[in-house]
Amino acid sequence: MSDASDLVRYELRGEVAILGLNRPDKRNAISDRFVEAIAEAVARATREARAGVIHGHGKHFCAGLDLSEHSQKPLFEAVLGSRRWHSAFDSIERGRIPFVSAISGAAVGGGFELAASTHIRVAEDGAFFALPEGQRGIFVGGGGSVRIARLIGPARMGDMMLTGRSVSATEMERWGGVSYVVEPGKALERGIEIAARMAQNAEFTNYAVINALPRIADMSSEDGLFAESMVASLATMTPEAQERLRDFLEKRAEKVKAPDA
Ligand code: 1HE
Repeated sequence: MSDASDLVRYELRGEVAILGLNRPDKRNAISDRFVEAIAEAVARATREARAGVIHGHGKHFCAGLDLSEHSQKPLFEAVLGSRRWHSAFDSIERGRIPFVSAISGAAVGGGFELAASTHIRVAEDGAFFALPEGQRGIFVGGGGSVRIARLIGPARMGDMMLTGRSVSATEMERWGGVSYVVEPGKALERGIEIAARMAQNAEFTNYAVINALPRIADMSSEDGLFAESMVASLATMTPEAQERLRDFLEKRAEKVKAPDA
């Protein structure tokens, strides 16, 4: 039996941790041990890196829940298993550093849920998304009813679950579920570039973006605006912000550029 480090390969490249789901013979289907391996790799990345990328070895990002294990689970074990996915994926979504998912091939069921817990999704032309839970007689259990529903809207998610249809990377981009569509074979490279860029941000701002935004989205406008003022003021008081603001005013910092044509 392989150990956790075989299931998720880990590489630290500069300030970016690269996490490779590594069960290509089973299309990176997520077993119980695989969830633990993801949680361990995320915890290590959080300690060692300033941004992370998650990708899949082989042709597919991730085929979701390991259906062979799931079919044998007693009820309470299934509940606890789902809760374990929640805590592992929450350590990505509301952790300390931002993550990109680099998607090729299938991002299906729990694979889409994993991608939805990252902060930016880069998908190759040819990648596809599906929620075949209806066909399998099960339900999303890795946080999708919250994260995917918020990302693309409950109507589109319901459509995907009810029809089981596959959605292309370009359509998913139109739906807001993917931020960048890239040429086949380029998702990892682009994901690493984006992560390296995020790693240069002030650490506190990255932390505030990934922790404050989803919480503020859960608040009333009034509460959200108040929380925003608190976070904004705290960010400004960090030494890093003071230095970066001074750098700009003294013409040492890069200007914002117009987008490439
Ligand atoms: C698996 C799994 C899996 C592949 N659990 N073993 N997820 C699904 O319903 C997706 C099911 N998988 C597929 O539809 C296809 O495998 C793929 C489209 C992802 C890839 O197709 P392909 O042709 O490249 O691979 P394959 O030949 O179908 O699969 C290769 C092997 O991986 C094969 O095992 P083998 O022993 O016959 O070689 C497959 O059985 C195995 N495999 N996917 C177990 N998912 C927290 S709740 C989340 C709820 C869900 O995630 S529901 C969605 C589940």
